[in-house]
Amino acid sequence: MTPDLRQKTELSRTACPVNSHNEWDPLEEVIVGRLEGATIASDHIAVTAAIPGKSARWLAKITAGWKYPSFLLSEALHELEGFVELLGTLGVTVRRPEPADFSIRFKTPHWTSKGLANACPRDSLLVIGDEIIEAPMAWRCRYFETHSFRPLLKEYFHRGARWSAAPKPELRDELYDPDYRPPADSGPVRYVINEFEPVFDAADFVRCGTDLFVTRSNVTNRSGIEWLRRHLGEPYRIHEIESLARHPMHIDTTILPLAPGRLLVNPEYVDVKRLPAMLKSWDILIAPEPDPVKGNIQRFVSMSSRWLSVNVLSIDQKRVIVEKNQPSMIRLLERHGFEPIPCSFASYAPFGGSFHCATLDIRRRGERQCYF
Ligand code: ABU
Repeated sequence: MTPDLRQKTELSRTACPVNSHNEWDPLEEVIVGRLEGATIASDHIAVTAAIPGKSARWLAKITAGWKYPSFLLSEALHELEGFVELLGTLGVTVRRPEPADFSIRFKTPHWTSKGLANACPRDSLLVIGDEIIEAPMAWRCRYFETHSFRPLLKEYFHRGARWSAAPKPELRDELYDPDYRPPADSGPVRYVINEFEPVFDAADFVRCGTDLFVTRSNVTNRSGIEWLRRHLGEPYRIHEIESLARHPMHIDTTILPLAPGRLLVNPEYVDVKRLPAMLKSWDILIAPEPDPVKGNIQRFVSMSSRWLSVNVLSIDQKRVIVEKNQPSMIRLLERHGFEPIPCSFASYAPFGGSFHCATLDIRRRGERQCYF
């Protein structure tokens, strides 16, 4: 054994640096995304299908592949710095991916694309216990997104974490419905992807110990869910939550478990009466209407819905980081005995999300449990 490999093997004998089983145990280490090098998403049909606002969809087509303008970038960077600083003062170790230039065009045998960003690690990486799984993402512009996280993934691997990747999808034209049109305000939801091959975004799953919840979406198909189900095996169970969102993408503006027995629910995306029976005994916190953010032009170019108010990050079972401009959400959490920690983050919306999206739990203090 070489000295280098011996040193790495020694490291893996110490406690695993990756350990996170749910969304609420005390947070010790987290990856926070970056904005440098971010490039506006491509105008591929899978991208426009997932953008909620008509005007944002229209704008996205024109600006696809551009670098983000500095007025959007500088404010978001400023808020991101504040968020990172806050996590530090709360005693959380913050790790960051490498800066990368996502405007570089790449190609596969079937298509070419520019990249997007590494602003939202929650989308591309799923942590289940001591395992980090790279997701088989459906957006072509996200094909190599995990690469800027690889230095961290390799470090965690050498220190004892398990590291795997779902089968790399081909993302050929056959995966997408060329006749896809945004669905009407009511009636059945239509998805832009089919079952050509397994795809999912990690952010379509939330974790409650041995039970995971998932929403099918414009980036997660049934085969992707089934792949993860078989990959995790016993004792894990994956339960589907029916989403009423018109442009479904990512569960973390739909439901978010805040503590054992306590679930935050977006009433526009979920019919509470149709939640899985196992959640019937849980306290359901119905998210209030999101408060409009005054003077926030970012909402016109947001890649996300107005329900980013639900996209909070739990520091532990009591303390929750919540967007400062969402007083109704802050009051709801207070009424239910939580300690909300307000932080400005509305400018992050054009980059894909809020606190939950912008982070990836690496270590939360606690063991795997069955809560149902
Ligand atoms: N990345 C989270 C976006 C979800 C939403 O638009 O509601």
